[in-house]
Amino acid sequence: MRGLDEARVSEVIVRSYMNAFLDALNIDVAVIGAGPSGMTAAYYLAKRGVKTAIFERHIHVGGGMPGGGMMFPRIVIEEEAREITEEFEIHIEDFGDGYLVADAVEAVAMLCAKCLKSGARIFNMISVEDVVFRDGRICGVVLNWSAAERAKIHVDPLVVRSDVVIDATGHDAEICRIVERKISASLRTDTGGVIGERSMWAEMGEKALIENTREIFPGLIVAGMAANAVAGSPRMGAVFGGMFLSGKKAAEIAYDIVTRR
Ligand code: 48H
Repeated sequence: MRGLDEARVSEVIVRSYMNAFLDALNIDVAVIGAGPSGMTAAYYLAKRGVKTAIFERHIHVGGGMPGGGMMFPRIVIEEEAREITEEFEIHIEDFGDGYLVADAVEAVAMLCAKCLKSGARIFNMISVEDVVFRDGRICGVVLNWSAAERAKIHVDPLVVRSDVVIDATGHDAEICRIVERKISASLRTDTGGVIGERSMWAEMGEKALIENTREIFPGLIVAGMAANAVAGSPRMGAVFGGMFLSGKKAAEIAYDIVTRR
């Protein structure tokens, strides 16, 4: 390189991004949300050779994890999820009686790094505002710049085609709510629709989370806090083992669907 040419800087940035974005227009699995459950799911899928991309509204990744418990940036992880933290090389402090603690910032950094290294792509600053519904199943996502969403200006979206969509949008279960509102009031739940999460009961919330992680509508899997929101199960505070385990389970379900098709 002979000196820095400003226009060339712009050119390589735009070309690099556009190449990645063009490549992501047809994928196996679209994960919505780069929180702990979404990044875990993407990691395990990409590791098995599944073409996976995450779309994340915010500029940063990690969802609710970096805040830890009430801005004490530490998270509690149960013994059942120790193996996953080892896979992500997250350092664990053992306080006994099954209370494992991790640095929330380290957990986000390691998870994100492993996710990218496995081959999953993360597109930040992009919001999913709708899904593609065809022949009775979800088969893609409708995207827009988060900045346009925030500015409340109407900009027509672009679309990514995918065999499977994973709703890892956290407390609001945004994708399931879109499906309930626009396509079918009968998600595969006891009541048919999104019930909304219940008040804190950590142990129950963590147990229910794994059960609640499933294909909720043809082509749509729900993971993480969104799974408990859909099923009307409790929240659990800054306990994150379930988020990792839910992400891993979502990846297994998605893998089965993708390889069956
Ligand atoms: C693009 C979107 C959209 C959209 C949302 O909240 P998250 O961290 O979600 P989980 O389920 O992986 O983890 C939950 C955990 O962080 C948590 O909140 C816990 C344990 N709470 C317990 C308690 O008692 O409170 O991440 C979701 C991500 C965020 O980064 C959003 O910005 C993103 O999804 N997102 N991205 N398009 N429509 N909606």
